[in-house]
Amino acid sequence: NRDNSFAVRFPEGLRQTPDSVARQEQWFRDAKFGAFIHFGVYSTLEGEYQGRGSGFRYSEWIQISAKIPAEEYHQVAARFNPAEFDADQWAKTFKDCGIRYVVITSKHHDGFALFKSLVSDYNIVDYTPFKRDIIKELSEACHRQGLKFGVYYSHAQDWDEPDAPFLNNRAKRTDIHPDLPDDFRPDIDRYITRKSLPQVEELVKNYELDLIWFDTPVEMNLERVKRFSEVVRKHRPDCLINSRIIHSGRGTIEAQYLPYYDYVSIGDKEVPTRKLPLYVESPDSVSSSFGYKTKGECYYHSEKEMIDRFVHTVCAGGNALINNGPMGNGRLDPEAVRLYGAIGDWLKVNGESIYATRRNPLPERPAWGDASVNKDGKTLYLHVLEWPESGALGVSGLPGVVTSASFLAGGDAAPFSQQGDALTLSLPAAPLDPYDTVIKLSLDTPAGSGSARS
Ligand code: H79
Repeated sequence: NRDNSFAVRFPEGLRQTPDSVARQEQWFRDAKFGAFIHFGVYSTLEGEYQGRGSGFRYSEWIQISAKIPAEEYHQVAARFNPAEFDADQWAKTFKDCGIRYVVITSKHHDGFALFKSLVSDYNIVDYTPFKRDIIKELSEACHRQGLKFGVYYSHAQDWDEPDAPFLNNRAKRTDIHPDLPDDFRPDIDRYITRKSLPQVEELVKNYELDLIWFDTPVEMNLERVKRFSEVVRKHRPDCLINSRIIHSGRGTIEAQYLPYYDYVSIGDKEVPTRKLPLYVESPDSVSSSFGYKTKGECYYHSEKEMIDRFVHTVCAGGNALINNGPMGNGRLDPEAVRLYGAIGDWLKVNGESIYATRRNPLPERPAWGDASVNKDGKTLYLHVLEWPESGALGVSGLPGVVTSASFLAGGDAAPFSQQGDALTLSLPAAPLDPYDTVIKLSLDTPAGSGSARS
């Protein structure tokens, strides 16, 4: 059963709030392609610290995987100097690859902020020789390029704060804070009041945020979620909020929390395979890590995998937020840029089958690929991810009569015949695109909304 293998469960009858839909419709639903950026102190370590830690998949977890005490990690932070960081160059690279929005780690679980903060001097401006506010520079550069801009913020976990909840299955709180008194009792609300809530307020007040990406909701509850959501809504009512404010990306979505966020983040690196009742975003990555990693196990996806994952996400009715981990010197990872470029080159030819489309309206996801549809329901895009050797491509469950069929690459007509709701297309021997050949069908009857089938 597909539903059970999917990490997020959507109970029957869930409906998004009208406010959330209105916020999404300002830009989010049409954007489809976002760049996620994991950048911080950990980027300089590349997955290993003094020979330890590389066994962990995620390099941004190095403080836990290598059990680095706060005092030592502070010394690494105090040397953080991404001197080659160029916000305009980053933003232009993303824009050229067809990316429509950018979400960067303003503070990951290590507690170090990439923005000027009066709440804590453990931030890039006050703590490092670099002294520049990365969030400010990147937000301005993105907006100059016409990209939307958002920040990731770790609102619950903060390894630098003994009061914050600690995932203690891999390291103990005292591995990081060896001098804590024996009777120390962590108090998450003290941490929220002193650091994470006021830093979120700084972010929404001081930066032009289109989106805030909370992660991960360890020990969150209704009262805590309301505090975070309300401070965002108060200062920046149009700013989108993701579901990680309360939902981890696994397990059941609870209706009582729907007013406090705007869309659902599915599991990390999860590719949706079916129609979903709420608007989703998949936090994917070009590689097996989020932070830049060169030590220990790390693989990059192939160009084909990137396009398959991207296309299935959009055809399931969602956005792909695809991560890259910039290098400690402040430059983008060339491998990430190459993989973004593969999607970007494909989008230059096939973008109309992605941007502003809606999810597959056919009753099933076809075995050879997937489908998307334009907003008025009258143009269907067939994404042929696996080229049929027979030369015949079958489509069933069509809502109306097909009046024309053509290849998006080049525009040539594709011969077809229709019988009832079943269509057969005759394809050339070789695909027109090495990854996804798109065929555009015009219908005489609009396809329905493709409402969720459970
Ligand atoms: O920011 C990225 C991750 O660092 C963050 N979410 C994405 C977007 C994240 N936080 N928590 N988790 C992911 C889940 C925890 C996974 C872990 Fe593990 C299991 C951490 C330690 C054990 C996998 C195995 C990662 C490191 C070892």
